[in-house]
Amino acid sequence: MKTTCPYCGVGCGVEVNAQGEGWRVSGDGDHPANTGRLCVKGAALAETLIPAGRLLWPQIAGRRVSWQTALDSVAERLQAIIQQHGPNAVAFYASGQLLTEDYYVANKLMKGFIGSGNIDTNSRLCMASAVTAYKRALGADAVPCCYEDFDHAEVIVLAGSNAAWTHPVAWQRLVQAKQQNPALRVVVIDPRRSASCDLADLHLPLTPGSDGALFNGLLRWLAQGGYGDSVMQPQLDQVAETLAAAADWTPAHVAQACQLPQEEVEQFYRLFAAHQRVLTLWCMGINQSSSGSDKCNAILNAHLFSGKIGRPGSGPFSLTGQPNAMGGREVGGLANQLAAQMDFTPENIDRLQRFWRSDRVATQPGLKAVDLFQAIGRGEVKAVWIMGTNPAVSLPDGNAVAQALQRCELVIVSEVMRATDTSAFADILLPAQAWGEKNGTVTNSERRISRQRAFMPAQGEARPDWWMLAQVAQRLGYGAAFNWQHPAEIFREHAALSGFENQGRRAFDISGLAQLSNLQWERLQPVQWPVNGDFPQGRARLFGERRFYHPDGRARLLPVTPVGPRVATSQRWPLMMNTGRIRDQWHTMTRTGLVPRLLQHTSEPFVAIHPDDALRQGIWPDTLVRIQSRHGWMIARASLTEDQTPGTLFVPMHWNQQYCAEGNVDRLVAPWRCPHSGQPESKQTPVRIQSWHSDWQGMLFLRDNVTLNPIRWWCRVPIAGGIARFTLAHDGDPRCWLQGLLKPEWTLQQAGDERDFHHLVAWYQGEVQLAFYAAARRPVVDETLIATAFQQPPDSAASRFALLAGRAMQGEARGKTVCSCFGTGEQQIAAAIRQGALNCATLGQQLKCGTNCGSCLPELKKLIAQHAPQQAEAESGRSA
Ligand SMILES: Nc1nc2c(c(=O)[nH]1)N[C@H]1C(S)=C(S)[C@@H](COP(=O)(O)OP(=O)(O)OC[C@H]3O[C@@H](n4cnc5c(=O)[nH]c(N)nc54)[C@H](O)[C@@H]3O)O[C@H]1N2
Ligand SMILES: Nc1nc2c(c(=O)[nH]1)N[C@H]1C(S)=C(S)[C@@H](COP(=O)(O)OP(=O)(O)OC[C@H]3O[C@@H](n4cnc5c(=O)[nH]c(N)nc54)[C@H](O)[C@@H]3O)O[C@H]1N2
Ligand code: SF4
Ligand SMILES: [Mo]
Repeated sequence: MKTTCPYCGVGCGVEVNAQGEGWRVSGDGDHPANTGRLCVKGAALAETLIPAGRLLWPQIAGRRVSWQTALDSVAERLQAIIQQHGPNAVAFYASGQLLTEDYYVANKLMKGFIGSGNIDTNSRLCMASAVTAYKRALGADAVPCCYEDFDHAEVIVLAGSNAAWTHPVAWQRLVQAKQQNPALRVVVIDPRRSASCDLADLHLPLTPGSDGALFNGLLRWLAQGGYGDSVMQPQLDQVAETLAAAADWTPAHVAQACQLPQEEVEQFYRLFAAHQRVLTLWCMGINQSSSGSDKCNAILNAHLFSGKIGRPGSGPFSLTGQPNAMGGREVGGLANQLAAQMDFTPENIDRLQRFWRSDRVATQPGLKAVDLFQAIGRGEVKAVWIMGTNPAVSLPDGNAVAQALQRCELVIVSEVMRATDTSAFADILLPAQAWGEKNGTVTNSERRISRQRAFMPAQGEARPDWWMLAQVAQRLGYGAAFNWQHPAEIFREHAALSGFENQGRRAFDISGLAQLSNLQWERLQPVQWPVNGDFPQGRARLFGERRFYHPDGRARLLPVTPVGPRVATSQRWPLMMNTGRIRDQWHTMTRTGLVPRLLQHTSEPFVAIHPDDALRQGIWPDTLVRIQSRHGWMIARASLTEDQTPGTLFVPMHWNQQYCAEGNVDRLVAPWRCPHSGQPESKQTPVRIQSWHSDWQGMLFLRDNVTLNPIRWWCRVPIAGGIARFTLAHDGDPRCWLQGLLKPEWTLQQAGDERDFHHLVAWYQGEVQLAFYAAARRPVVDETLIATAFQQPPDSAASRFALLAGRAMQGEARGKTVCSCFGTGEQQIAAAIRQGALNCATLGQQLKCGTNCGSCLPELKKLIAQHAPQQAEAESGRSA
């Protein structure tokens, strides 16, 4: 069965086949987005298809109820609030991980029939700035480019994108493009040296938030050098104003604002100017900013002015994060859009009233995500239905979000997992079908619509999100408009709306798919919109004919006045904290956190800090630190690295209360947002940092599902065989703390001293029940050895002693996992390098590392440089 990966916006095609009791997942060789490749997250999908932790039936106030009762209750309680306080007292908060069909129904119900604009989505935290910028520049939210452009480009600029980790399969295509065309130049614009810098010919580690200045300077450079495209000029509006706004941004001025060597700034400008086929890929380092929309427009300005758009290998390409962020943009999932990419104009409102046959269509945009949760906090919005997103983890100002959810009169959550930080606040929990069970369409970064197909029965009583929404709509009295039996019917309606009275005026038009039969929809092949009379097979690139979607057919440059982060660092808050993704985890970890091998590469929340800053703050490598902002605090492990520019920190966004104590970074992030897009500034938070002390730290291994005794800090990692490993930090005597977890019938084997050193293994009927290791610092133990002991109890005195010691008496440890696909450890790799495996290919032959998804290749190269520096120098000498 062919389907689409549910993680990132690359939108890879996946083939799923039954294998024994379970499933085998591989890349779909026919899918144009990935031609058979998968990254480590996609390759581990089969391991997430497990019942563990799933929400299996509806619940009200924690009690199991029937669907009938749950849906009646949702409808009655929403109705009561609407009657008393009006439609704007209720809201939906949706997600770029819903299917297009789900999303369409949610939007239709809220904007079309409840009559409020209050449906927004986690895409507000993600794509909103890019959407605003595309609309301002091109007149439509229409991404001009496609992945095939990678193969044609002469220069690829990655601005605020760590694609090596976040769009790994697209990245592999880029790696391949560079192999095939060594003249291809790659520029990475990122304050930290990310994994994506591995391929960079030029890395510009600019001051956080200074991209607006860099791109304004680029526009000025293009204008001064006469690089304006002559065919394009008559098609551009506001050129003079925009060039005037950029006039001050000389390379010297830019270099100073971005704290970059002027020579490197000019090198970037020369590369961009000299080539026609230039592709700028941008992502969250640009969008997530209090001036995000303007930064996106600064990028668009440079491309439009120099005509680098709509031709093979060139264009401003916003990479979408989620599998269906784009689908959400299409259906109107953002509070400031109506549907089918229509804005709130009287003409569009009228059009929708006629199409939906409703006289209640919302006439005003609704509240954007951060504003929505603030309104909930103030008690103005009294009911929220959260679907497919985990705002208690992912929204900024997390403490305020938790308070808002706590006080909200009615919180409805549709979820696939039972326990999340958000579901903890739910009055009504609705079990949603997960990937593999649900059936619909998604749109990826390059406007490509693909099918996610159901290939397994739903767990428990899980139902599709669209079905729940339609059921509630019927109970609210809108039955006729929500009477679908099959998702294909919803898709046809959505497709028909996109073409309704369109006449080429709206970019989003898939009217060519409005007549698909259910069977044709089932078999739909990946296709890039528009799909209509002019482009029945879809269209790879837009704007080649230099016609845009503003009423006059022209594109618009936008004068940009670069501004820095909303709040700068200060003596009190001296470090700028950046947040983002790690390679093997997806967002709030609800699915990737289930897979042991995806937690091997990085298993705890960390803070990356430059060694100079660490020294200044008295922070040792691998110790726990407390990070504090004006809004909240967290605990993370210090990871000292020169990849950070001094003065900056990086903290992953993923950890939350299901996996650790005090690891939610969004509690620190301020709710500042871009005035145009409403997107929050997730990348720049001024903080301070100090080391955090506890009397002891421990490692606890046990069979999963235990409530820990109260403890100052913990972090949980599932390891193979259903065993959980906790890292712990606490005060007092570790033996006292441990007491509460031990059962009287267990036999104990112990070693330790009177202070903080304590090892204990608990046995019952010949099986290991629990293993505990505590010391003043984090104990170093061999996890594989301990995990194996749970499966196969050690049977000799020596091996029992090794278990108590926490490590083998001889033999070589594998070390920290570098390659998650094959579980290859750092020590193994280092040993192989010392024995002469001096390039990635040889390492791959010997240890298999790096030969599957390739996302560890940057680290392999680093290890080679570290363990065989002469070799690395020789290599770089050769290529110079
Ligand atoms: N492994 C993994 N992949 C994912 C996801 C995931 O959770 N895990 N999530 C998906 C989603 S929804 C999204 S939106 C994408 C996000 O994909 P990306 O945007 O690539 O990921 P991030 O790590 O959020 O941030 C990207 C980079 O922006 C840099 N940055 C920070 N501040 C600035 C700045 O001021 N200027 C510039 N130029 N750069 C800056 C950061 O250092 C970081 O390297 O990833 C998608 N793919
Ligand atoms: N500090 C900081 N914060 C950030 C970011 C950052 O870079 N830094 N990035 C932001 C960005 S770009 C994004 S996209 C967000 C992501 O943040 P979230 O959207 O909050 O993260 P997810 O973990 O993807 O949440 C999806 C939830 O939906 C559930 N789910 C999965 N499939 C389904 C389904 O089919 N139906 C239903 N009903 N539920 C389902 C999952 O179990 C999970 O709980 O985080 C944002 N927050
Ligand atoms: S690159 Fe993205 S879409 Fe492709 S397999 Fe990985 S997570 Fe899935
Ligand atoms: Mo995102």
